[in-house]
Amino acid sequence: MANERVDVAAGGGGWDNPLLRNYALAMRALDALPISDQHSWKYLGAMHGFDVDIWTQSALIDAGTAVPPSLTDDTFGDQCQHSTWYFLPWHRGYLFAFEAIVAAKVKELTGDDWVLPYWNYLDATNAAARTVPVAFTAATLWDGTPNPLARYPRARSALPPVPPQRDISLEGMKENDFSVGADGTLGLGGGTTGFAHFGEMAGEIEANPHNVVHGMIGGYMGNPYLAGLDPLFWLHHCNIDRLWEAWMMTPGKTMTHEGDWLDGPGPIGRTFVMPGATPADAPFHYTARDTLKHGRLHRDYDDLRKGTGVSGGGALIAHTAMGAPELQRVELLGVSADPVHVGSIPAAASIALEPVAANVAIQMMGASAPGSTIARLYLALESIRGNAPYATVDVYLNLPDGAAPDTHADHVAGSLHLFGLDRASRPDGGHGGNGLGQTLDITDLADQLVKAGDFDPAHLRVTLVPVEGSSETDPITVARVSLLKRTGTIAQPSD
Ligand SMILES: [Cu+2]
Repeated sequence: MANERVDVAAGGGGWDNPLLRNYALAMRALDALPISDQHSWKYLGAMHGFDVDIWTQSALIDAGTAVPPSLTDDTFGDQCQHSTWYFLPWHRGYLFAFEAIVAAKVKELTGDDWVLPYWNYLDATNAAARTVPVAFTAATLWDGTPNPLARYPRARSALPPVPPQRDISLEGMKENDFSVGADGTLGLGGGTTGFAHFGEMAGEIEANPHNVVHGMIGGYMGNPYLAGLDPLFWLHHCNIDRLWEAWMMTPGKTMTHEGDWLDGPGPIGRTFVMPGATPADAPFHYTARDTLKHGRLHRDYDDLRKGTGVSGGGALIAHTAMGAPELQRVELLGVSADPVHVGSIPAAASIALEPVAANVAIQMMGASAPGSTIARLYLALESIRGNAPYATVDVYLNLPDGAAPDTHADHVAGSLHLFGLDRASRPDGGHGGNGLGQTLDITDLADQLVKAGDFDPAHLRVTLVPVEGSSETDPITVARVSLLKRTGTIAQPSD
């Protein structure tokens, strides 16, 4: 048997699929173990996110439960690396450990081999791609006993229809670089931590489709403290991991070679750590480097094309190549003067621009000749704080005064998908209370606004429209909204 990870749809989404039958049997066994056991289902979920209060409120533990110190001492527990450039490698190691643990349990229970399947929700060739496989929603197993895969609550059993800016997409796969700019603010992989000027930033795949799927399924999936308990979480993350792999294996995409990433997370001597496959196996430590091809934690997929944006010829949807990431520049064109508070109605921010610089940037956006300088424009929304585990905000540019946002789809810049907003906003949380950050590529929209005469080079107006996760009494605060210009040089065809 090939040891590749496979599309869950290939074997069917129900109990005919032996991977799902065995997943249910293993999960039932692991979920019967107490959280004090490092191989219990709850311990595995708590490695992603853990909070005594939230877990107690959710009746996952009670006052008498012995919580292992390793879940609260920043070694094994509450480790998910969201909004950093370790998001992809940390989760890859997490999937590796989880798959080995479940496979060992399956082997013990049935003698079968097991691989973690992925949920290919962006597969345009599968009409049922957006529906949660039925094995996760059925009330019972094939023998009439309760279905463990449906034990933890979800808000929805399919990805619902929504306006395009709020929907899952492969737009992020167009990005050619993992990390760009001195502070790594732009790129596929997420912002490097520690640079003072920008808050922490989600990478493009993390923002969408990763966050969007978490929010659309909702329930435990919509809360990073609880998401790892939903067995569907692992099939979702397996697909995110596959998208990263598809991206890395495509010519024209540049993975980072920076030592801080390869040997990260740092500081020196700090590694990620996961439990071994069985209680007899020692925990293993790893760095981001170990997750790359030929690394100890690398796993293969049966297919890197379906639902990834990679076409039959091997070319991935891509933006114009802008040259080596270390030669590209990211500059600030303007920043909002005051924080924006988003309650129950749209809130606007104003960014003053220097007109000559703005016009130069606009002209460089359209460059196409090899050797010429090309620009892309981004809106960076930084230090976003709020109290909901998940929130969504639509972002519009240069809406006319008094205009209803939903009648101006031609002004939509995108949406903020804020998974773990409460967690990132807590001063005692792993993010130090810095909040979340997200960038939106507004190059195409800026081009349309210029052509429509709706772009004023002295002034950019940004309107934030609440969709979910905020109210008048519990608003979302965006500390800064900035306009960034990224420049590079269009490669010569022979490069
Ligand atoms: Cu996730």
